[in-house]
Amino acid sequence: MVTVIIGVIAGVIFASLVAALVVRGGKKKAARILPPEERRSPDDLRLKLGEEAQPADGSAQALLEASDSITVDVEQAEKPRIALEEPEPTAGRLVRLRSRLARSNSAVGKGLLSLLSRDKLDEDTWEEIEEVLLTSDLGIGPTQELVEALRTRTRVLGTRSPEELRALLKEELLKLVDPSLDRTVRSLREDGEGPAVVLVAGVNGVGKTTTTGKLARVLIADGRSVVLGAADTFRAAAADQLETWGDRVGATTVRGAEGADPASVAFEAVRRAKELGVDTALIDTAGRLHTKTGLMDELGKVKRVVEKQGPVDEVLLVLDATTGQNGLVQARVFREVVDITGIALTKLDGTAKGGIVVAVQRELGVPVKLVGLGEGADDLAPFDPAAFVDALVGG
Ligand SMILES: Nc1nc2c(ncn2[C@@H]2O[C@H](COP(=O)(O)OP(=O)(O)OP(=O)(O)O)[C@@H](O)[C@H]2O)c(=O)[nH]1
Ligand SMILES: [Mg+2]
Repeated sequence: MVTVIIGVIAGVIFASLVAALVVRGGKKKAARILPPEERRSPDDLRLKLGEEAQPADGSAQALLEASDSITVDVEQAEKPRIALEEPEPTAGRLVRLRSRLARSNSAVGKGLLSLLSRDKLDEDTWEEIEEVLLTSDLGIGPTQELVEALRTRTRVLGTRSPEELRALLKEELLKLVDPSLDRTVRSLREDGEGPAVVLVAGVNGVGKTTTTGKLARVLIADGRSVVLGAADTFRAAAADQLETWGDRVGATTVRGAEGADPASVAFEAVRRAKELGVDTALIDTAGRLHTKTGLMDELGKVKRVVEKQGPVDEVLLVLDATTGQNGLVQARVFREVVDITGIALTKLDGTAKGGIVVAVQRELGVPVKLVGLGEGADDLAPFDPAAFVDALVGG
């Protein structure tokens, strides 16, 4: 009898164990295959892995289920098909964006015009004129040259009508900005051999990634094809940021894992650009590293490694116009490491220091080729000296 009772108890325990295992197995399977409406896109995934990697209850089972569903998502989801944007035409962009410049900088022009219109142009007035020019970050040399030219020309002029003064000021400012410089971004190989390589450099936060993305749009608007290289591997978010710019206009982005060798990513981007037969490879670089020496060494290495496949056609130094003299100091440091061939001056929409255009060109001996005039996708304009001076002086 006792044997029978023991047998029955053992049978019940065995049966419940089997039942429990079957239920667990079923649950696991259900977690692996999600109905389509519950699957996440790769973008959601990134968010999940980055900002909210912990499932709501944080339990081991929830973690298991989350990773299971991610596996399914990654295998099944293609890159989301977003409608490609059509960037605005580049011709006349500075004219279109002129109000952005004028908003902060026309005060300088207006101030100068009202000073020059005074009945008597005495020493005090000339000093005031000098002060206005210096506060616009024009720099000492160019300020003195301009004041000298204005003194001579106003003396010759005798009576001074507002129109005459405006024309005179425009003419002299234009000379300083130098319309004779070649401001084309070298983004197309003349011989048609391989992609032109454009390296974008600068310290952190100046607007490198944004400018790289906007420049891709400028080139695509001009009918070119582009591959983007995310050689800022210091933060994974940097590559995501660049890839988003690329996706919007259908440009391929080559990226590496966080912490990957930036030179290898740049090399691979150029290789891929060659393979795809595109016109331009645009390489975004890091602006922030543990040490300043590290940053410069890395930039030098990126350039050398890329050059194994052919020359770098353009090295654009991105400078933030609001940083004034500090920008000039940065420019000197970069010049030691790479031959800068052009300057992209960003955030000119937020400053009355438009004079920096002249100062930085003098400092580096290379032209400002692009200006950033806002955070919008098409707020980057090829630099046009006459339109720039017009915006400053008005009329
Ligand atoms: N107003 C204004 N903001 C700009 C302009 N260009 C860039 N920005 C803003 O500047 C900020 C920094 O831009 P990023 O492109 O991320 O700068 P970065 O140099 O790549 O920064 P790191 O990669 O961290 O070194 C962003 O908020 C941009 O929107 C511009 O021309 N005008
Ligand atoms: Mg960046």
